[in-house]
Amino acid sequence: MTHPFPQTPEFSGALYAPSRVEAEVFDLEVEGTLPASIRGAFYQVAPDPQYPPMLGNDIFFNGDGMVSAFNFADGKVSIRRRYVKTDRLMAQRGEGRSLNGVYRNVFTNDPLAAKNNTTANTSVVAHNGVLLALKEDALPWAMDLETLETLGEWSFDGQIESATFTAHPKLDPVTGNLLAFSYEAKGDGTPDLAYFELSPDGKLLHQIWFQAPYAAMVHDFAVTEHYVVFPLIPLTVDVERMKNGGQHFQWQPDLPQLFAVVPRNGHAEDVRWFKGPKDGFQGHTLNAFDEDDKVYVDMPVTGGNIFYFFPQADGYVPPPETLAASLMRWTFDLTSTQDDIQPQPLTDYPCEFPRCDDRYIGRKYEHGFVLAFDPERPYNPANGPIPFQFFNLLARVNLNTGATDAWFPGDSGCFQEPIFIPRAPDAQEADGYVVALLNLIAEGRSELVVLDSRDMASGPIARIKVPFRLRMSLHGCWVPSKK
Ligand code: V55
Ligand code: FE
Repeated sequence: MTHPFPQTPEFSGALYAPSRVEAEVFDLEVEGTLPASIRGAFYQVAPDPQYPPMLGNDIFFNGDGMVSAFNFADGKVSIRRRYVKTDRLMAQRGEGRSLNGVYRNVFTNDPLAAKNNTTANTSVVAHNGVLLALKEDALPWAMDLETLETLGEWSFDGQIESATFTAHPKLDPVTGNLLAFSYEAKGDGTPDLAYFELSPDGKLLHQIWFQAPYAAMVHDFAVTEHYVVFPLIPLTVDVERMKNGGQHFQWQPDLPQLFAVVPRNGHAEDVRWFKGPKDGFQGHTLNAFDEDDKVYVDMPVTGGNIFYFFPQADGYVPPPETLAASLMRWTFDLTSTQDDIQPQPLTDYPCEFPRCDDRYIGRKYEHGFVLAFDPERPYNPANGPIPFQFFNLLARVNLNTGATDAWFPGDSGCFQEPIFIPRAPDAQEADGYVVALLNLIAEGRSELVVLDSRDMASGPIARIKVPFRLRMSLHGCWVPSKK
């Protein structure tokens, strides 16, 4: 029998108490009308710790990967949920307790812990007939797209020789190629980066290996028709610190937001470095495109460190209310000799978990979907302090005009990352449906909400009721049905 989870913010409350429920529910209750034309699966993954943390507390990012699949057809939705049966999870189950210590620090693991330390907990993508559960510290783990049975670690038939693989690969909408990268690609603390382009049937078409000036977190990247851009967040890695039981990452307020811009079909010697302002945090990529030797990358940028669990050397973390993020556009002018760049704001409110219409990935585009936080909206104090990753608006934003169309779900609602589903394969950009999980904190339950992208403010056209609480999650993807 396992012992109770700690009553810390990381392990308690409607959003962060572990769920651990593997489930299958056929034909979920739907309030409203779900268009029969929505056919496919919405997959997403949550860190969901199997066991209470070995060291007494732990960070959200260290939970075992739990994948949910919402299958849509004929106006109905069913859910299936399975843990990714990683080596790490199975070793824990074998011993009946957590065997893993500090996040991404194998020096703090129990000797009985699995050699492969990954939780596969950050994102999912469908490629070449399998669902890949991804975490940036290791190779992907493959699952059956339908049953969610775990198939094992995935090295793309041995073609990917990196120690790691990003949780944020992108599918090129024109070629169907999977564009991906690795950082700490030769192991903990190595400054090696690698870019990979794989065909839809899994052939490695091109790879570029190069070195950064130091090892730092590269959580997401940006792709355009001709370039890829790697944002190095000023969170650096020090293996000596790890050996002393410290964190994998440490915030460096004196380092710039660094970027590597690389031609997709280029080589290590083609890499160009750009420096943004210091003490800033590059968030998730909304989208990017290139035009006339300029590369444009849109992403939320925050002044200061948003990861309170990876403090700077003196222990300082900025109070959350001092952190202002907005959607920014970085312009990399490849004809310029200037390496310093400043981002330009596209919105005047904080937002994160941005997604575009996937048919426009890497191409000139106009619309984004984001989660936003409006502190002026009512918040029910009975829910306790505002939790990490709290977003009370689901919005569509026009990047050319800044116009925002948003839905506020009430004083206890917290969204998770949305996905966009085109109304029809040839629908105009951003014309379709926006689907997102909504945690109803006061009620301790979750819904999957479906909005019409042309009228966000009116709220959901359908609310799909999940008959159990879902833990806070991270990223997902939409896989249209072939039938
Ligand atoms: C992130 C999440 C992670 C991770 C590193 O959101 C970065 C950023 C869920 O795990 O390991
Ligand atoms: Fe992410």
